[in-house]
Amino acid sequence: MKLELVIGNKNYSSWSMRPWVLLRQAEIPFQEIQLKFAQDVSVIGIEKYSPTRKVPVLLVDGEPVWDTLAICETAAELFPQNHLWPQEARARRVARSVCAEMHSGFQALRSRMPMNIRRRYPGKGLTAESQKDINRVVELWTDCRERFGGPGNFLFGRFSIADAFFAPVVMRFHTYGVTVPSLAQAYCEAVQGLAAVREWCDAARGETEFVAADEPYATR
Ligand SMILES: N[C@@H](CCC(=O)N[C@@H](CS)C(=O)NCC(=O)O)C(=O)O
Repeated sequence: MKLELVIGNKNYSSWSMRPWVLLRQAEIPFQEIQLKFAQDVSVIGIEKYSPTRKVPVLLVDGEPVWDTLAICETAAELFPQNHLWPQEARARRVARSVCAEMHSGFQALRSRMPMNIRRRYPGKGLTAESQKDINRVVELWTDCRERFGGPGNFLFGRFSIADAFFAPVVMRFHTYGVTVPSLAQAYCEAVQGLAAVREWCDAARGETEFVAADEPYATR
């Protein structure tokens, strides 16, 4: 079976980061097809891969699976031995819930603090609404770590889809200097220490494309 993952800019594309980190950290082989978004989406040839004209898309033997949640569910189904969801049923239900919550929520955090791995904007984007989202993220991480973390460093002990879903949030907290309680900070450090996250971030720092829509705080 041939897996190809179509992604956007590593510096900006938080949705692309999730399945990429998941597959890479789980050591599931795939070929990367990167489309570098610049100012004009129409010029990058996305329509060739993506029915929604958005990334990420996973091509399974050339057939597109689009939207992050569907991609991660597909990976879990294709590679059951990798245990991409937690193995215990109750933990798995909660893991699915937090991923769905991430997928459909946190609008203020996403719009006020867009992912921008190579830049530092401490204090920017903090509004009453984004603070509410941050508080909910911390509450959710704390609940998962306390109830399901056990001896592991991740939300459900060992690395799972849930950690891939929150990796871009960890990177946002880093960029915007968001301070969180020690348990959440330790979790952020564990995520940033993942080999796949480090690899993604190294590549992001090397990118030079500037996408104005993702750069509300740039001065140039
Ligand atoms: N719900 C989608 C969101 C995908 C999405 O918005 N991707 C952005 C990049 S991070 C994109 O392709 N934007 C291009 C556009 O909207 O034209 C998912 O989970 O995959």
